[in-house]
Amino acid sequence: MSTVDRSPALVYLGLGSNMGCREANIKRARALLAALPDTTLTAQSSMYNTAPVCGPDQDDYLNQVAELQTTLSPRDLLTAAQGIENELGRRRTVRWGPRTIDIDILWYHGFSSTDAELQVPHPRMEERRFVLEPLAELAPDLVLPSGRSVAEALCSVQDQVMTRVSSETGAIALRTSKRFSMDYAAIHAEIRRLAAEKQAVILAHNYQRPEVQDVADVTGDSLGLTREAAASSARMIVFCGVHFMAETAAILIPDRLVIAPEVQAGCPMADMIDERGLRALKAEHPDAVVVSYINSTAAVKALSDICCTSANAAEVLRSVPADKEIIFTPDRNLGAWAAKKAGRDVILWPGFCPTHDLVEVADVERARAVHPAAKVVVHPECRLEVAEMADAVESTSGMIRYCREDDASEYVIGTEIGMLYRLSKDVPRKRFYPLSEMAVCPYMKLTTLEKVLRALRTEESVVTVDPETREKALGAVQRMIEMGGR
Ligand code: A4P
Ligand code: MG
Repeated sequence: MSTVDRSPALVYLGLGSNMGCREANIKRARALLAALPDTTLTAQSSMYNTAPVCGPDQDDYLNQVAELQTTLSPRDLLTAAQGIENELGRRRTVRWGPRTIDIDILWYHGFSSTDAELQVPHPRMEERRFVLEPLAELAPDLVLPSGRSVAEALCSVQDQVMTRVSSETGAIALRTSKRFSMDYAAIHAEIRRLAAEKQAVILAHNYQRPEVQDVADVTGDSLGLTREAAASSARMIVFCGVHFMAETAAILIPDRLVIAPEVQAGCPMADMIDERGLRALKAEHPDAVVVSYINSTAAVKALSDICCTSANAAEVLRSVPADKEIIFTPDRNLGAWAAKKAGRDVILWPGFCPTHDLVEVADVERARAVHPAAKVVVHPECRLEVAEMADAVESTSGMIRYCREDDASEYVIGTEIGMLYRLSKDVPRKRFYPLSEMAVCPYMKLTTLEKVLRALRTEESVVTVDPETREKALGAVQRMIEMGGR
């Protein structure tokens, strides 16, 4: 272990225990952390009794966040934390399984690392109330990788059963998400006032943050939203989603002002194919019909014969004459699923949605073990082997319909976790669990309530498509719509 001659780094650690004497374990871990060389324990949150998230059936946890100042490097601190875990009898058996103590480095003074050994900031902290709630006591304004503060992240995180069980120092002011919700209520009201004044319609994709969904006029999937926009008489469309969605709106309704509140919100899958790559593949298969998923850039749509959505991909493939080769872009997972359903061979572009592609067969097995009464519903952007295990494979709008009409009362949902909020609002009497807590699209979460307000005030950033690309892309989109839509 080495310390270096520099000013101490501010560090937040998550502590969790659900075996043995939980409180004693946490206190002992804290004492051992405070005893590390050149390290001071500067603050600690209340302790929270929390229902377990993920993993096998297990007892409730006790969770706390500790603030340290240390000159240990991030890796030395991790080694030290693992030493403390061992000393307290922690055995790594199952992932997310019971443990006497878990020490996670949540945040290390702005340092960032994504290798397997050390991932800082902790990749799951923004999804977990058992981390955010105690962290918000100590550092509500800390800026997280999504660009949100801890307080903001806490407002939109999924609900979790947890109770604050103690305030050991007695000096910590109680901060709850309610305080921040009040701020949100004021922003929400101002957004609605401005939208009326400026004749704007606000559209939010099903994967947007809850508070953004709540302020929108319409929530839905990308094509459904664009259709709503076309049908409305709004002068301005504020599109809360990712870039290709606003582009599709600009293709279909060029006479309106289309505004994206967050220009950085791209779509990694759409960006996995470009014009040059598609031209090269078309040159190899000059007679092939090019089918592109609506989740593609305007330039790729312009080189395509027909577009499809996740709901009608198989139908679009079936519409292609049997003697024609088919190129499917950019999503290999949706392409493989639709090809199988349509009984067609297709040439797949190897793109994928990183958020859906990380869902594994093991996640479905675990979900079935933990929620035996629930049906598993997944999006076709998941891998084919995952889709084949599901009870239903549905687009986001299809999921709402399916869960409403189906007779089960619990569902495990395999798509971006924003969808759980939409489902819990639309189908309130049923219960929904995420298939993977990690299925969070960082780009979808870039749009915040504050950015929606700014977009309405400044009328920026305007999304346009050059007329030549637009005209070609429009052909591909219209052919899809003429086929009967979604
Ligand atoms: N590792 C990488 N980055 C870090 C980091 N920033 N901090 C490596 C600590 N360790 C890091 O960790 C697995 C490996 O991650 C280690 O070898 C380390 O080198 P682990 O602690 O053995 O495994 P884990 O606890 O199963 O995973 P992790 O990442 O701690 O998961 P989570 O997301 O913290 O989930 N429910 C409630 N209510 N309360 C909890 O505290 N905890 C978990 C663990 C699940 N459910 C819970 C709770
Ligand atoms: Mg851990």
